[in-house]
Amino acid sequence: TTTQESPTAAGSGSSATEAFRASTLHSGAGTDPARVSAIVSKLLAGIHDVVRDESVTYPEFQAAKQWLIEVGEGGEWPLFLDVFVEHAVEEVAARTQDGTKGTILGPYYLPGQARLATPATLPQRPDEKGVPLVFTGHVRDTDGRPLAHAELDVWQADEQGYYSGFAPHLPDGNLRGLVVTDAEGRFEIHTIQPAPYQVPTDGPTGKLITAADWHPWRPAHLHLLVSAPGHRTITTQLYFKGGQWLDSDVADATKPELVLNPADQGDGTTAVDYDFVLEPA
Ligand code: MBD
Ligand code: FE
Repeated sequence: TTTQESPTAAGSGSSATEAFRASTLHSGAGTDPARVSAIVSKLLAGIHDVVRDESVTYPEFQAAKQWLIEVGEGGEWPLFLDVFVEHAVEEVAARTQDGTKGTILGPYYLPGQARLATPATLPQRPDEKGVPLVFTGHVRDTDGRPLAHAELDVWQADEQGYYSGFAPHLPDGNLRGLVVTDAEGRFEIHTIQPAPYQVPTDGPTGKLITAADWHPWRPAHLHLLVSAPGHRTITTQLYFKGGQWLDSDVADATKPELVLNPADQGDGTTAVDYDFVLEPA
């Protein structure tokens, strides 16, 4: 066996910060002073309440300050916020969303992947490990009409739980792809089942998790952005029935509607069908 270099928290964390900076995710928020004041006042009041309720001491306050500095220096704000805060933001967005359930985006999306006609095989190494998975389905609108040329932007961890673009030993674009549905709205994606994801334990987010005696795991998942012209894009993830950490996701981002149950094909491979429903934009 060969020794594989594993990504350090510093590597994946700062890469996530670079990816976020290069994205347009942070544009589009307003700057209405009343809105800023309402949100920040409540945020600070919540912190003040914790300080009083828990009788937070000066050493604890200064340790928190030190930790916050390290999160920034390590580039881990995208990781920390997507793991511990994004699920609540998604919950609010979901109040007005119809069709397939969404869930959090997370810090490891990278735009600009290869466009692949269906049936598609996600780019992978010649010796890519993991149980093969054939993932098929349709993309339809809320009236049940198939959406031809809809796009499924897919990304996932490998069989060791690492994402390309954020782990130095993986080729760019590995297990990422933009799959386009055919004229009947159908897609077929050949890939492997990912492993659960572990928040890197050597960075500030991981150190906090260890200090609090929590666990750092997310259940195995596929990420998807499903889109079609004139329709609201769905950001979601699909999980695997019976998988470890399904009921205790550190990022609190699982939903029962998003759990796949792939069928064993009897030859060491698995297959599953799942349909997506997009609402009008
Ligand atoms: C992940 O792989 C992920 O999906 C989320 C939401 C946070 C951290 C790592
Ligand atoms: Fe993920």
